[in-house]
Amino acid sequence: MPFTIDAARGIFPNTLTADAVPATIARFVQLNAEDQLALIWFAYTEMGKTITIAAPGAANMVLAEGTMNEIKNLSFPEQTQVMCDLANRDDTPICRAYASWSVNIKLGFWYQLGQWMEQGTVAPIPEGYKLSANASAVLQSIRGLESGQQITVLRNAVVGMGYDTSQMGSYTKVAEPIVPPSAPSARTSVTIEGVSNPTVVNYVNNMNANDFDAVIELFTADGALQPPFQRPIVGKDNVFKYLREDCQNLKLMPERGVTEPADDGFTQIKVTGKVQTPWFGAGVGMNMAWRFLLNPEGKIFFVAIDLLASPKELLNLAR
Ligand code: 45D
Repeated sequence: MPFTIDAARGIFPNTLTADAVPATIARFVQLNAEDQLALIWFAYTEMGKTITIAAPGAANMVLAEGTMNEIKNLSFPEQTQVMCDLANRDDTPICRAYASWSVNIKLGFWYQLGQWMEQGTVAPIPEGYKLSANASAVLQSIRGLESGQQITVLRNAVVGMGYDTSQMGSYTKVAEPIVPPSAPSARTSVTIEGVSNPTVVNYVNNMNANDFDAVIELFTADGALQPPFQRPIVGKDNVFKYLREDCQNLKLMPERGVTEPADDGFTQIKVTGKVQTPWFGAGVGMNMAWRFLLNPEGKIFFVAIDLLASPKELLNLAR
């Protein structure tokens, strides 16, 4: 095999990603649990004034319902303790349950707690809570980010909470039910300025149709997908699992791209455009790039999905 995954990660090295996101998370996790919760509360309520978050579907929330009702029935101090445990990644039954959930269930869980905190059925952030100087500084940096980066910071903060799955031995992953792929008549088809490669076009169209059986057939057996700020997910089985668990109902809106020959008959293609998450719909367009490396048969050996540093990067197709 001429290309390794490691080498593939380096294609289109001029792509500027939103490093502010991991940098902000690195500062966030240094804060104590009370500050973390209060900071997210403030960031979330401030963002809520300009962008609307969609309520998670009932079918998804059923999976977290037991834990949520358990929390609802606790006293205020106990509820605060549970939330602090989650932020501290402690080893508790709730932190273990939380760790077993997919990203969207974790987000839905906090969505519900946030509503209950607002309504007064779950312990609110104490009135007049004063963030530490460090926490204020982190909040201030979040305010300065574009909305796509803000929601990614929130998402990554939530994903990092709960017990560490690598300490849990075997456990059952809890993910939302699979939605059926869109009917042929409901499918959309993209055009990408500068890119007509059928693998890339089919990747986008099938992702948008939630047709992950079709998406995975575009990959080589040892192919890999690298989500934003993560290590690559390697191998068809792992990528397929990831697609079904974490990638439903996304809207990929590629705009333009560039196609170039790479070594040994491979082809490298960079595409830029917007992505919408079902949580915010058209309210937040994330500026993204896809960096594809296709083998000589046109299969995806590697694709990296990057959150871009700024809208200006949408026009950067340089090698
Ligand atoms: O702690 O091509 C309270 C891939 C206070 C697949 C709270 C992709 C206390 C391949 C407010 C209650 C997936 C990689 C907390 C493409 C407290 C592919 C609550 C990309 C936590 C394109 C906070 C997809 C709450 C992408 C409720 C880039 C926060 C998807 C909620 C990106 C935050 C999706 C939410 C993103 C954030 C979603 C709902 C960034 C959602 C973010």
